[in-house]
Amino acid sequence: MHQARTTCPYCGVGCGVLARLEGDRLTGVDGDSDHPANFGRLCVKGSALHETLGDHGRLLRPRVDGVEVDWDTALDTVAERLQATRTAHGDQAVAAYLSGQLLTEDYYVANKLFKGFLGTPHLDTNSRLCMASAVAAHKRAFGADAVPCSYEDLEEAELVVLVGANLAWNHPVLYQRLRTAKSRNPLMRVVVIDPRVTDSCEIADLYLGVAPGSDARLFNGLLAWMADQGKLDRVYLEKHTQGLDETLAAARGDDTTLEAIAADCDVDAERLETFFYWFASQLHVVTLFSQGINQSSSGTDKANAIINCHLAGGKLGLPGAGPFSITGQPNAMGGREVGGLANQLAAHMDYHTPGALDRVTRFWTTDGLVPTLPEGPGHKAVELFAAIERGELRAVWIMATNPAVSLPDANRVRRALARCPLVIVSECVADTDLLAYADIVLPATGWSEKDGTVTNSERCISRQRGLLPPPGEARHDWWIMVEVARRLGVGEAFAYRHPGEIFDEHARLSAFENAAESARLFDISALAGLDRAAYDALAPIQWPVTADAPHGTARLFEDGRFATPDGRAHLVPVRPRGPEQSLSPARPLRLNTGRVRDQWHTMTRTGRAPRLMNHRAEPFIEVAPEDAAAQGIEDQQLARLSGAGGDYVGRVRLSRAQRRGELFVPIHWTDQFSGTARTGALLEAHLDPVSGQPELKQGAVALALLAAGWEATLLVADDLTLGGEIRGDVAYWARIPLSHAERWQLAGHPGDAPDWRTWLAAYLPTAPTLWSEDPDGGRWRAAGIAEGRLRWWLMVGPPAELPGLAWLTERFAEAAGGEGLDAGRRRRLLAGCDDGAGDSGPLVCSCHQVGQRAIVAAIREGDASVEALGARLACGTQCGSCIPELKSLIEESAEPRAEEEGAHAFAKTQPNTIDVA
Ligand SMILES: Nc1nc2c(c(=O)[nH]1)N[C@H]1C(S)=C(S)[C@@H](COP(=O)(O)OP(=O)(O)OC[C@H]3O[C@@H](n4cnc5c(=O)[nH]c(N)nc54)[C@H](O)[C@@H]3O)O[C@H]1N2
Ligand SMILES: Nc1nc2c(c(=O)[nH]1)N[C@H]1C(S)=C(S)[C@@H](COP(=O)(O)OP(=O)(O)OC[C@H]3O[C@@H](n4cnc5c(=O)[nH]c(N)nc54)[C@H](O)[C@@H]3O)O[C@H]1N2
Ligand code: SF4
Ligand SMILES: [Mo]
Repeated sequence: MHQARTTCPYCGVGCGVLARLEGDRLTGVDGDSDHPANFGRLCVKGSALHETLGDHGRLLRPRVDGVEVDWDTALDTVAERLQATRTAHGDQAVAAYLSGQLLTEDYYVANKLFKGFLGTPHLDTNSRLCMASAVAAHKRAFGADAVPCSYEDLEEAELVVLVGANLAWNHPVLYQRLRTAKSRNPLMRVVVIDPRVTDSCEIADLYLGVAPGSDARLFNGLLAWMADQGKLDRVYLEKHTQGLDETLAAARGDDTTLEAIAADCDVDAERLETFFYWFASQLHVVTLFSQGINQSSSGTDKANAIINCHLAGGKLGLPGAGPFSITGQPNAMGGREVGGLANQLAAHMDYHTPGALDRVTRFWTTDGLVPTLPEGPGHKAVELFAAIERGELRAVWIMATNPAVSLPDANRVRRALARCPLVIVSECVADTDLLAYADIVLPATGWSEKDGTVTNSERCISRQRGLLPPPGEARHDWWIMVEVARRLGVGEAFAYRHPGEIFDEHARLSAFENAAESARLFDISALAGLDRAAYDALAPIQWPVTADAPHGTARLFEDGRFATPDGRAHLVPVRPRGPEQSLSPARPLRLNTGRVRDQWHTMTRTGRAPRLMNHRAEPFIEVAPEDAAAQGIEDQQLARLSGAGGDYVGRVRLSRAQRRGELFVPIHWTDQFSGTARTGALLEAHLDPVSGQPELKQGAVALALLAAGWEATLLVADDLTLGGEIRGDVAYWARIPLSHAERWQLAGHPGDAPDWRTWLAAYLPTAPTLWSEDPDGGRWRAAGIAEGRLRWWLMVGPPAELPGLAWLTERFAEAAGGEGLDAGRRRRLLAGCDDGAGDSGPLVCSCHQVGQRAIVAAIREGDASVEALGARLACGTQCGSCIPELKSLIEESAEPRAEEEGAHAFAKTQPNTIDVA
């Protein structure tokens, strides 16, 4: 066994991972204690990485028009069809749609190939759905897309404001760092601004449950308040900024009394004043923002409204201070660095940057082969698919993202893809919703197989290392593109043999003609010329990395000089605007969409690890009890959401954490995991006019009970395939992998009362061996045993009656006892639990597999603190992500158990506010 260093492929925290390797297998992971992002910590997703690997479910061979082919055929076909499209319809009929989950080297090659040598500007990425508003705001304010802060700034701040960021779930290791820092510095304050009470509120001193989309009004109000209270940093403003007067005038365009701002944001005026006072009176403030700000039709303005307040108070370029846009994907930043957005050219140069087109053309010219760069920007993500729908774009190559799920108005995107004459998809996994639309499917290597670099939220470049052999015939994304380039006759410009050579070229371009007078901030010149060994050994380092800063740069703008032509930061006037998706009697509820703790996006990887599936096992709808009651819906019932472009079906979770009139749904479920549970289908495509980022957080939907004839849970051994078309036959299904079985949660159409023996015979290869029924209550239990093994298990009845399933799933792994089962064994199998084993209930701690019932029992026996629970059950002692949930269980168990779970005690009494500690 040996260990190797690499980087986690999930969130933008970018944690260092120590992988344990035994031969050709990766058997476990630990946090890398030397990595500056995590110092040894990992969250639950990171620590389950090894459970998501293996050939099972992977794409192993290229396919053309549904037929498996060898690589030569696949690559020849890609090249021929792309060339044919260009010949018939012009270079600009070709597009690429990429992802912040590609490595920088893949990304660099894609950008150079499409913009440089295929001559099309239409290359955009899923970062458009993610970071585009922050990028645009940075450029407007600082003159460059640069995140000023470091993670250390969060720890050194006296006030940390989390706006539209559920750090506890989505950047868990950073959250743990903040939590630890707060426990060491009792004067540190944390404010959470989010329409929902999230787990991040666990460490909040003040919570502002703002009306969705009201953030610009809030921060404009703060700016005006700072001015009125004499809290502006006049010296900083004078020396280092411009635009204060216009910006302040815009902020004063609305009534700036506290009462008026509080009313518009729907928060308590006193609490608002407390926040304003804290912000204005502290120098060391970090405002960390994410998708609650970016994913808006006015996201760029919202981000600038935040940055304005920092500039106005001089709270920037200092330890523990600055606006901090936290990135989502592992390499969202790397993509921005290579120019992987339709409005960028390359290496932090835009089309309109003076001299940039000529500079990049000269840099990319190889052996007399001159690139044919497009003259101006291309279509941004949503527009790109609209152009496909219109038939203007006739070929698209999609890599490492799933637009059939993650774009707004996703059903329309599907129709566009179905009409597109050429869809090429590079993907690791065999079953994604997108692959149904692909003409050419290219199997790509994934994490632990591929080599390259990623840049995290604090500009830190880290190596991901290829540790395992590729499965089947999977190939590296950069290699696939290089081979296509060769076939298109431009191979000289892509003569890379190893990602290290691509990185070297990328580093050289960052330095190329990067002179002082027109300096580009993105400069990693000191990383050019690394040999293979040095590249392989590259330690994490924050850009810029130059001769002056050979060890990297922790913080930007410390000297008050910005990347604008006049060196000054710009305050940007902002006029607040509401959401574009309007509520109406037909769609009266505000739809909020986002992430859950244990899943990653479309679940192609996290959906393979059973322990990550237990925290939220089904698609759900979080709703305030009053809104559910208005529709006659009770907790745990199934409900349907209807949006402009489609529907969503999920299980209702009543929650006091949710404001009235608003719903929260997770983004993770696809057609692979449930029948109708894609949030993208519910949302209309409305874009921020500056960044092109879609409004993904403020949809408009109707909620109604899903009438069901029956509900059932079916467990089937994981080597058993269900017969028939069960997905089409039921009103609702959701599929979940367990350790040795698959769980199907099912609901029948209204009025549908099947004869269960016939029903079972239609889908299952073996007849029931065990059977029990309660004819009055419509409850049934049955199980099938074949060749001495448990093959399936059925419970007809509401899932609330389910046992915890841990004991039962273990039974699928062992000999069940066959024909001669004694009565006790039969009863236990049907019950789904062992009398003595105690059923631990729904999972709370994924790391140590500790369930809710076990935790509540321990609390009732006196272990009513996180520490005591950890000592007894080990829950919360590894990654710490479940600590907020443990705390709320402790709070809830102290009072009569409320019927709704998950909301914190304070939220129950005051949904909009919590007491100042
Ligand atoms: N577990 C997990 N972690 C992840 C990911 C994942 O899939 N799973 N994905 C990664 C990626 S790519 C990204 S981009 C990040 C995203 O990280 P976050 O931005 O933290 O994630 P979200 O859950 O999308 O949204 C954050 C919060 O915005 C709030 N919000 C909604 N509307 C508003 C509003 O109008 N104003 C304010 N102030 N808040 C609002 C939501 O209620 C939600 O709590 O997470 C990364 N980390
Ligand atoms: N309603 C709503 N929609 C959203 C959001 C939201 O908050 N609400 N958030 C948006 C945001 S911030 C994001 S980032 C997107 C994410 O949405 P997507 O990017 O569509 O989701 P992923 O599941 O991450 O897709 C990545 C795909 O690439 C594959 N893959 C992984 N590694 C590699 C690789 O190395 N090479 C190749 N070729 N393939 C690979 C994976 O198997 C997976 O299928 O969703 C966006 N959509
Ligand atoms: S916080 Fe978790 S998901 Fe994010 S990089 Fe670290 S281990 Fe990976
Ligand atoms: Mo993202």
